[in-house]
Amino acid sequence: MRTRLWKWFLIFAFAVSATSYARSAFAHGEAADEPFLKNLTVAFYDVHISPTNIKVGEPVTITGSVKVLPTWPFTLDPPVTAYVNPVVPGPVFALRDRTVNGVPAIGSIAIDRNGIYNFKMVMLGRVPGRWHVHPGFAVDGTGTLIGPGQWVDVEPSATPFKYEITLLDGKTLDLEHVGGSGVWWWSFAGFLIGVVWMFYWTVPGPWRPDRRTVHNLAVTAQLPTWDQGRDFGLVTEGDHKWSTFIAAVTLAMLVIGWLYMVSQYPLRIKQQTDRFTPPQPEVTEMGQVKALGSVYNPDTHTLTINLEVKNTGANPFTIKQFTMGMMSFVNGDKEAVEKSGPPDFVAPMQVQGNATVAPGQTEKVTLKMSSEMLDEERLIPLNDPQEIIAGLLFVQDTSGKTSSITLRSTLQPTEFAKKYF
Ligand SMILES: [Cu+2]
Repeated sequence: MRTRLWKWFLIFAFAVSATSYARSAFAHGEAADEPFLKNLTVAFYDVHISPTNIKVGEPVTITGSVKVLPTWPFTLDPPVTAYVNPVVPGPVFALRDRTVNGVPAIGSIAIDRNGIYNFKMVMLGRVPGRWHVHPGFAVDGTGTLIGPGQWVDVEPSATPFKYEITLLDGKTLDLEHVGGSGVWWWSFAGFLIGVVWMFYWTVPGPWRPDRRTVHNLAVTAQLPTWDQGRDFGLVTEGDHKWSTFIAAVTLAMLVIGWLYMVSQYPLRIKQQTDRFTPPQPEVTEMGQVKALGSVYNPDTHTLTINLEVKNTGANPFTIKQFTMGMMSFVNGDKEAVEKSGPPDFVAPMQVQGNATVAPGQTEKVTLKMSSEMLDEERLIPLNDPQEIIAGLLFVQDTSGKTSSITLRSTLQPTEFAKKYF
């Protein structure tokens, strides 16, 4: 009976994993993070990934902006250090170049609330296939926050993948192959020593037919830790000899490695670290927003935000876009929506009321946004301890300048309201 139950359990588990695998192969579904991790922390906008069809060795460029919101949750570590990186399934691409706010960013950067980070990453297709590509913002203590993504097809190429760099002495190297076999054999040698050590102490054989260390647990367990148990034949004179020998071989291996390195590579520099605070782009403050509450309807995947927006600038401005986490909703025609980001992560936005605000004036407007991605990417807190959303409201004035204003609003999930009221 029991085995039959197990069998059914295994079949069920297999079926579940098979269907979830098939799903993840088609949809984006970066749904593992809670909504607050997506929309209260940062907002990604103007993200572009192109081209989406390349051959092995050809470049794909990811550009875009990420802003650390002032609504960064108090339950997380404060945002101090981050790392902009492409989020792809394994080493299927090789990063070639990365800048943040125009400065080459080799390593991590220092960040702060309200900071804006315009990034550009160039990577080369390495392994043929259809790959998910997203920009990521890995914040120390929080994890990688994921931006909008796109599928990129990498087709095989007649020439094998190469990653060539020029050294300071003018020589060129192909990083794809350099030192590979050395790393493999050296690690294998270390592994062999470990295996010999393990076998010596656990497996009885001609070297020690009465191997008692693990076989006589009853004896071992009764000895204090400092007692080698020589009286009971647990650790013998011979064991000491062999252990010393194995330790000596390990040391010899290290010394040989150092000598080889010194003779083979006489010119070396220390591994480099370059951590900096990216210079901040100039921003124009144009207005203020006061949230008057928002409602989410899970049946129609519609988010409605009521707000008051005040123009504090010199020119009239128009509400253009609302960005929440990785999603952008655009007030404009089809073309304007399409060019604002990867197709799966942009959708139109309806502005009810006056979308254009004169200087000094305050307008009451309602934003209406619908997308299945709001559910699929788990952007809306439906049953969370903080029913709060945040994002960036973009306005553009008559001179063409754009400004982003942080919007934080309480949220009423109507599913919940339907159930309990
Ligand atoms: Cu994706």
